[in-house]
Amino acid sequence: MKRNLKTLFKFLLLSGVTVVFTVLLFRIFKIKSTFEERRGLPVEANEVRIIRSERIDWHDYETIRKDGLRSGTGEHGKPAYLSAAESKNYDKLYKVNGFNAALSDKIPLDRAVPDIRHKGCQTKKYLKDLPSVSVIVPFHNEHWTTLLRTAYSVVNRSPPHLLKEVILVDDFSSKEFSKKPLDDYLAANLTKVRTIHLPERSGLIRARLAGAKEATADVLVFLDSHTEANINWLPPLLEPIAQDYRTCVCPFIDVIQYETFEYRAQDEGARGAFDWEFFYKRLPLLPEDLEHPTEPFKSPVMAGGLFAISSRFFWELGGYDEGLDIWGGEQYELSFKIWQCGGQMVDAPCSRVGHIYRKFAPFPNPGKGDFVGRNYRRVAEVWMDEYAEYLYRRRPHYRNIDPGDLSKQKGLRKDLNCKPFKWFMEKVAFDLPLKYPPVEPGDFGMGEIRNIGAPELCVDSGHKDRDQVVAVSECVKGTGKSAEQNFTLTWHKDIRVKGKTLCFDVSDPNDKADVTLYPCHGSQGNQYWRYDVEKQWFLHGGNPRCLDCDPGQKRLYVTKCDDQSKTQKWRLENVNLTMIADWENVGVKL
Ligand SMILES: *[C@@H]1O[C@H](CO)[C@@H](O)[C@H](O)[C@H]1NC(C)=O
Ligand SMILES: *[C@@H]1O[C@H](CO)[C@@H](O)[C@H](O)[C@H]1NC(C)=O
Ligand SMILES: *[C@@H]1O[C@H](CO)[C@@H](O)[C@H](O)[C@H]1NC(C)=O
Ligand SMILES: [Mn+2]
Repeated sequence: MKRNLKTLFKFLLLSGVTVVFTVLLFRIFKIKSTFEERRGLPVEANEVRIIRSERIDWHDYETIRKDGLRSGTGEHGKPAYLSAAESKNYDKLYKVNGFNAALSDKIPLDRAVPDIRHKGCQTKKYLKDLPSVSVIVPFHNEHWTTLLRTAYSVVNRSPPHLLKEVILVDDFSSKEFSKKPLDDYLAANLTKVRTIHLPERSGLIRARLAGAKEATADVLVFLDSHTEANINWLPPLLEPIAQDYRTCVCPFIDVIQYETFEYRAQDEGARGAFDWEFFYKRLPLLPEDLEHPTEPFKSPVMAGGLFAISSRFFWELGGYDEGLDIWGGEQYELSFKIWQCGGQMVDAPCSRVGHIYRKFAPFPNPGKGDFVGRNYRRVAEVWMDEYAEYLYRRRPHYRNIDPGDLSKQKGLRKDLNCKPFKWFMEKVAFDLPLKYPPVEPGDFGMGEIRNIGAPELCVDSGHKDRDQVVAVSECVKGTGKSAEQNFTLTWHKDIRVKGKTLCFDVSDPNDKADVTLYPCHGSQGNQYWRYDVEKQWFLHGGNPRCLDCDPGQKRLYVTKCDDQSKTQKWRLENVNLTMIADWENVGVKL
């Protein structure tokens, strides 16, 4: 019995071990095979990725060479002028377009533009594998030649296999050529370009949406109807999208001068922003952006009319809010949505597009009432959370505008699990409040500025003998005499003449440079002043010089700071010491 039990036990143990061993063996094989499977797959994907990440030189050297040989009116973006004989239609065409359309008619539709890109762009390579593009150009009564020049520049300067189509969206124009003559012209001369004619005036936002709905390519590129695409403009716009379909890319917008059609740079780039009345503003590039001048840099908001976005992401975001009317606020709506709902926005310095900034708006607005205010209210209510309040404080009547039904937009925000506006302000537009504070700080100080070395003298901006030069004269406070001796050291870190938007400005780098009055520009460079409470100095600029005066000549100037000088010391009548102590955290940083 005992033996039998022992044998049974042995048997059970043995078979148990066998089973366990078999299972283990099987497992190991299985693991091994999955491992190979796993390793096998990525090898292929890696190869694809390597091919996909191949970069090539996209320049169309043949077109560049031919453009180089061109000469004539307005060629290479040189300023052009009409002769007296050609000026017949000047006034008439100016009035309906807001720019020199008579001159536009004399400039070839396919003129060459100057290559004003950063030098590094000339040797930059981009992914070989880039998505296809539909270019969408809404227009209302655009002038014939500026519209066609937009189309020609896009067709001539885009790689043919990337450019699938150009869609001109005619927003119910009344000019006769916008209909059949345009369609015929395009059919005969520019087969990639077509027009869709909207049956009623719809405004910019709905016209863009109508074009986007027709578009069939991977990427939507929106352009204005009086623009010119520059050399190799497309690959830099597309590469960031190829790398991440949730990236929206803006080109640099160059200036086509409305009078001469000269093509020139606006500046070397800035980040898009806004103030709390929703005026479009720009923030300086960050130090890391400046280190890589040909690389795309992050930008909080787009300027509006010119950008590229994947069709997939655009429609995931619901396109534009269809409740937005005509124009206004749509660039903020889309920008906030992009950032808050998992995307990002960049500007691509190597992609440049010229744009005619009109001298004046020639068309009446088709919208009723304060449609822009209503748009702003919609954007604020849906996307800006508690920050909407700062907009309403400056424009209290927005509170009373009925924004209409917002349920679809709010639903979208919820469905896409979008981040709060606070996140956008802290992570993306983090330096905006320094320049455009939601709540305006008070001033650092105000009142008369009296000299310590010559205490009978005060800074005086009323001198008429030398125009716009600030000097010193006898202090008038309490004498009943009148003079201009009342100043404010504002939170912008500039010194303003009381009641005017004129600022103390020093542009001369030489010693004993004059202080002049100049319209305030938010204290950059020449208008930056700091008051040192202990030393009683007014320090000017980044390489600071001290405000000083010559009591005999009554001259005021800036010069090298000197601890021993008494004429460099000044008493500002009322100073907010709390605010001055917090100098770095208020307003702009130098
Ligand atoms: C095609 O372009 C040429 C040259 O610009 C022009 O003369 C012609 O009228 C255009 N064709 C049509 C059908 O408009
Ligand atoms: C400057 O103006 C303020 C009011 O704007 C006034 O209270 C103050 O007395 C003025 N100071 C001088 C020195 O005129
Ligand atoms: C000084 O500035 C602080 C902070 O901005 C403010 O709270 C305070 O009211 C100011 N004081 C005066 C006297 O204006
Ligand atoms: Mn425009």
